[in-house]
Amino acid sequence: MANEMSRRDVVKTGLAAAALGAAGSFEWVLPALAQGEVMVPFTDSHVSPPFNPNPAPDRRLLDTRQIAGAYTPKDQFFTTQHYGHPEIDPAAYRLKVSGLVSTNLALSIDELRKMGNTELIAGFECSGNRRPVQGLVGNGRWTGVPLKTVLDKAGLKADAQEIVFFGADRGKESVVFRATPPMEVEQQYGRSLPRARALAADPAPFLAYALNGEPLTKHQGAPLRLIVPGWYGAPNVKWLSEIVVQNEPYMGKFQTHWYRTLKGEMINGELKWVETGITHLNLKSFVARVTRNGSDHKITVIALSDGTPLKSVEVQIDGGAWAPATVDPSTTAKYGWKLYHLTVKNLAAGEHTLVSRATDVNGKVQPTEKELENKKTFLEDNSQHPRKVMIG
Ligand SMILES: Nc1nc2c(c(=O)[nH]1)N[C@H]1C(S)=C(S)[C@@H](COP(=O)(O)O)O[C@H]1N2
Ligand SMILES: [Mo]
Repeated sequence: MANEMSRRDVVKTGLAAAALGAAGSFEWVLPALAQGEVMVPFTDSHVSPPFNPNPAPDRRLLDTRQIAGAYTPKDQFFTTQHYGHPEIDPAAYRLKVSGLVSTNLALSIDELRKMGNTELIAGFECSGNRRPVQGLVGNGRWTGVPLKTVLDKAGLKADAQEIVFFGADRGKESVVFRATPPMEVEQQYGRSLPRARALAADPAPFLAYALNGEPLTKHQGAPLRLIVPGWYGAPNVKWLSEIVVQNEPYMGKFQTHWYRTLKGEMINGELKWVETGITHLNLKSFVARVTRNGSDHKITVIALSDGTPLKSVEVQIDGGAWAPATVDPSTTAKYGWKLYHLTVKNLAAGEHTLVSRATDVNGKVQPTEKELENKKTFLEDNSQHPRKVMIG
């Protein structure tokens, strides 16, 4: 089969990191492909490798067919941002904390390390992650300091309501509202959290300086980034350089304009247009890869939630009955992604349509594309995603 990639090809085409890890780290328990297992390509919905040309471009997608373990290696972790990757001298770096605090802070990475050095497993996707590729997704084992530890050290004043996080990256943005004439202003990437959310015990926002046990790469926000467990990527401010505490809501572009969803909803019997900000992850799953071993086909699904436990992830083939998939025991962390597997015996030759759906413990079911038709913006596409494969 010309289109199938063997285990050896996959190892050669970019899983050096996985091979390395097998020797030295507990993370890499699953090989990309078992002996005798071959990749079954998607026929409709996947762009061809290479996903990660070297040197890494401004944006990188995860090729979900290559997943070899619970955690996404640093050189495969997706990367997307608005203003490129700023270079920061780690020795000169200080995280500044100012505004409505008792004590202004300027903390080096060493000082932060001494304040915390705890771990958080968190997976997330970009709110723009969607068909056909679904590559803006990853799962990490992050090391760092709970945000609350830093805010407690600074001491939030009584009237502190909004915690604003600025990255070191800057870019020009045109101001289109009520500006005469229209003008360009230079901005930093910024996002905010309300006080209660910033101080919450679970999920607790986290300041990470390492991914999978190694210092962050510049693509992942070195030397420090925010992680809001169970939320989309946009709030996870990279190259975090300043925390500003204020009383007023933060109205920056990436907080109030860019990362929002417009959806028609029936309210009191009337269709109303509702605009919401991008916050917690919506219940989602999608088929990440299909492999064949003899007459067995193994379907691997990635599932995401905001931390709400899942009741099931099911797979449907060609409109038939939904079959329950089994969670991979290496992916049970509350805020991590979950990998699910389903092995199908004797799938007939020909083209097949595979789709997955997740259901959480509250009975919420991942919506179909049809059920999301009133969502007019493309962010937060958590719809069921049918994918096609050709067998034989
Ligand atoms: N400073 C900064 N942080 C940022 C962004 C950015 O443009 N600048 N983009 C955000 C968005 S939209 C996403 S999806 C995630 C991507 O994180 P990753 O590149 O580590 O995968 O970073 C977030 N943090
Ligand atoms: Mo994003």
